[in-house]
Amino acid sequence: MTRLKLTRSMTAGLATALAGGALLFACRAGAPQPNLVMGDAASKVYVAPGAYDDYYAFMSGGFSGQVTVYGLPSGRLLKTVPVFSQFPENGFGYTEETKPLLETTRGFIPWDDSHHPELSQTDGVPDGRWLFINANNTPRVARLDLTRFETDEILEIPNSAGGHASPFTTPNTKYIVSATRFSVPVPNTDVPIDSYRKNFRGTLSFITADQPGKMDIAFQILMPGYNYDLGHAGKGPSDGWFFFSSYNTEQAYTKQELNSSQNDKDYVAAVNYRRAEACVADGKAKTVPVNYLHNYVNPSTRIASSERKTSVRMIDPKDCSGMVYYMPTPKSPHGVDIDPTGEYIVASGKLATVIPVHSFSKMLKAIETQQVDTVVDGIPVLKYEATIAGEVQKPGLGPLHTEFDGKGNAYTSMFISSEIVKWKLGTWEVLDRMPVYYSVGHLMIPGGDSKKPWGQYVVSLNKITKDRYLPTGPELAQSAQLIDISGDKMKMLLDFPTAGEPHYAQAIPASIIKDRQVKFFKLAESTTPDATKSEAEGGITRSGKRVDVKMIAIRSHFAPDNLEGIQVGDTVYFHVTNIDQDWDIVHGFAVMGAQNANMVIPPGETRTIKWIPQTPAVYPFYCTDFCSALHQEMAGYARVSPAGSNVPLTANVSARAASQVARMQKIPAAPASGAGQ
Ligand code: RUQ
Ligand code: CUA
Repeated sequence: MTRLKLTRSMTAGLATALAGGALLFACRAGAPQPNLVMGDAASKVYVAPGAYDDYYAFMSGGFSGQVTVYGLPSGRLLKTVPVFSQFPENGFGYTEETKPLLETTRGFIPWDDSHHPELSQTDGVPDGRWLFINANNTPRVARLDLTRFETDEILEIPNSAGGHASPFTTPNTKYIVSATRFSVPVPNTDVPIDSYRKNFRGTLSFITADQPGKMDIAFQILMPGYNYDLGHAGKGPSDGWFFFSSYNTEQAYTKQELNSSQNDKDYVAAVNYRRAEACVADGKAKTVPVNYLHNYVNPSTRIASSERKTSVRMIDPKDCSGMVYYMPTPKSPHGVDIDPTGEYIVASGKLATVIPVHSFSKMLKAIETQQVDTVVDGIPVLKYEATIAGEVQKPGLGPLHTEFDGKGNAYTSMFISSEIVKWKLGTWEVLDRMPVYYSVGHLMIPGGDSKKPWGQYVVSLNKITKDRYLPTGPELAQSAQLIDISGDKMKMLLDFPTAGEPHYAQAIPASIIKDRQVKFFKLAESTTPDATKSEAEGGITRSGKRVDVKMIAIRSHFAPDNLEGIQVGDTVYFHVTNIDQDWDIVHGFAVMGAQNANMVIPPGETRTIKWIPQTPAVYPFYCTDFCSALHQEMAGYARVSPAGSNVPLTANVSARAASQVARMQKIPAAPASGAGQ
């Protein structure tokens, strides 16, 4: 849910939930429901000091544009990884090395809205190599490397607006996808909005994703001007297909709330992407001129750069028969989720009264026997009865998303009735209900959209918390709730507030990721041109009005640490290399008056901060990350003189720094950095 939509639907949603809610929950502010939380819940989520959680959960920050990493079952926040936003905790998007990651054809965009984290997969199972996540507003997809928990690559998506159905993966991560939420003119030029039906189109982008640094748009499929909401790849028998939900088949462009909810059924699009590949190979795609950026961190210099791309291959279903089919689906379908066997396609219609489930094998038969109602823009619309496997009756109100436990059960989130509903695949009977607090959007089972779910927990990702926590003004935290699904009945275990809107999440057993972590960057292997690998290499140079300072940071000094000869009107770049070669020993760097106050330098890395001093003065600089007992001594001075002054440009390693080194031999380093004082 976007926040806007939420705010609007919140009142109605809550009203409905509360009206029917006497059955679901008695609304006693802050009081835990005794019948929901079992006596042994605390021991099931307790992770003793020093012990590890069983799962990493990667949560979308939603409107924060970030990813947050939590441990499960404890619900402890382990890390925030910035993706589509600058991050003052570590300098992402502020340092010269990382800024190019946030470049787009529309300029530097330091904040976007992210929705769906997606783990890379091998043979349909999350493998813990990478996490992908989308940006909605200026459509992009990003890759995070899970040996470093860092964003390495961002690709912009052209011919798209609202990259919402993204970045869901195919079973071997050959492709991730991005479908446009809003149809727009393709190409997007100045046309009257009321020419919507004539000029507006949707696009489905298939993005190659299996090689870091090589993300690119393999092809785009040109679709009718509907809204494309979510997608999931087939698996097993349906491997090679991709399914996208679409709504607004009314093609409304004004008062959409009303006008796009008229039709009884909208569509799930079934895309045979192997067929698309064949059509591209046969030359049936058009090469369309566009502009988009591909940003990537070079693994050896650790510097990001942007590359401009100028065309995509676009396939029209009219030119590639057998590539796309529509399955009619009630009513404004939102989630489209494929069960672990690959046979069932679950489409949750937010306005529907049932959860319709399509059958992949029936779909193939319907295609074979031409059970076609009509053809839209070259896309055959199959008959509803021909593809439907069953309907879950009376599931609850506002079904949004479904995940699976791998034991034949499905779990669907109900936004309006604020509950998670467990039902059985094949018989479609509702087995259990668990009220959640409140207005759940996505839900998540570790591996719950894959071939092999780890079906121990479901996490409810809630949009509204009202009376659940200590109040904090008009805007309250969103929340996650952890529910045990190992038995027949769901058991509520834990409730924890989240950073940003936890739009969607994915989780994976910790054992798959934890032993692959990079502990520090090897200084000897760094090819960064601005690296300073020893104290002797540091210094200061001038080229016109640009001054470059090369400096090392090591517990507990900078070298050089006294700089003179900088003038007002200069632009100064501090290139700071952390030459500590030890896990978790990071340093920070800040210089008084710097427009970006701070950056953090992991061990073995070089980071650069730009500074434009405004007035003649002496400016202290210091380490911002508590790194040792002498952290407070980790400092120096930069002298700035008036423009045109004749103070010579000098940089020295002070005697004090040398004496600190001597003292360091005797003082044990602090065991951990990051205390931030
Ligand atoms: S979808 S409105 Cu993930 Cu429920 Cu964004
Ligand atoms: Cu280096 Cu504090």
